[in-house]
Amino acid sequence: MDVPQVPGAADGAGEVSEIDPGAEDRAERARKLFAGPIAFLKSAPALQHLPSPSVPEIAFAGRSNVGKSSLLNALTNRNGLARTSVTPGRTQELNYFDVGENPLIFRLVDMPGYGFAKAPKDVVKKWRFLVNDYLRGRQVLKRTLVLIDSRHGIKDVDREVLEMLDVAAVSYRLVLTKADKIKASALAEVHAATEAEARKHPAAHPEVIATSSEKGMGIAELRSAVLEAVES
Ligand SMILES: Nc1nc2c(ncn2[C@@H]2O[C@H](COP(=O)(O)OP(=O)(O)OP(=O)(O)O)[C@@H](O)[C@H]2O)c(=O)[nH]1
Ligand SMILES: [Mg+2]
Repeated sequence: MDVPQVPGAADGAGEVSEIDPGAEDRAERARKLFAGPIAFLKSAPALQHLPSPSVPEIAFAGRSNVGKSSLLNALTNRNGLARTSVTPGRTQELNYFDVGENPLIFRLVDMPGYGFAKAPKDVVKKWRFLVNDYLRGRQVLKRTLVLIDSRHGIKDVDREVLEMLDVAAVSYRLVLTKADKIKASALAEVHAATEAEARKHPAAHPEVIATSSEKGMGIAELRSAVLEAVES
């Protein structure tokens, strides 16, 4: 396809490149940041316990057992920083982690999972209040990573959350997890389907990152994406 000539494009003025010129530098800075000081700050069981909103925040949301805590550990290359579990519903509060120390650069927030079948009604209710209020009302929340299990793709319970984020205009990005559990061909399929759906959501980033916390796949790319969101 012919690309129309943009006036001034020949000398680079006004040129819009598909390739982000800062990407390489950002990848290196992201690598260093995630290799540097990172510490658990606190568990917030209710909104009044949130830390003062002094730095950008990046939240990890997704169905129970999708791999939020594991992904946080993989990003920070620290096993056991966020508690993982085979029992769905392990994470019940907003767990805060400080990235960078003197200066503190940003915070990661590990959220309770949604949509697990055995949750008592009052737990679900509590989740809805905490998470809805946090996601909607937090000025420093730069981006929410919404995790989707590669084996299952986007489910109706995810769609409810995506729509809530669209309405609240909370910028989010879909991240596929547990990519090691399926074949490359199946992963390519779910990746394409997830991106197609992401493009229909106004608050979603159009690109989806496929990851495996177990095998390290997509982790460097996600570190860069997190830093990009922090700096946006
Ligand atoms: N094979 C594989 N297993 C994974 C991966 N990520 C997570 N898991 C496993 O999935 C289970 C759930 O992981 P968690 O990280 O605790 O999930 P979570 O989303 O934080 O769960 P809740 O806090 O209960 O909502 C654990 O048994 C993990 O070992 C991955 O990339 N590959
Ligand atoms: Mg968890």
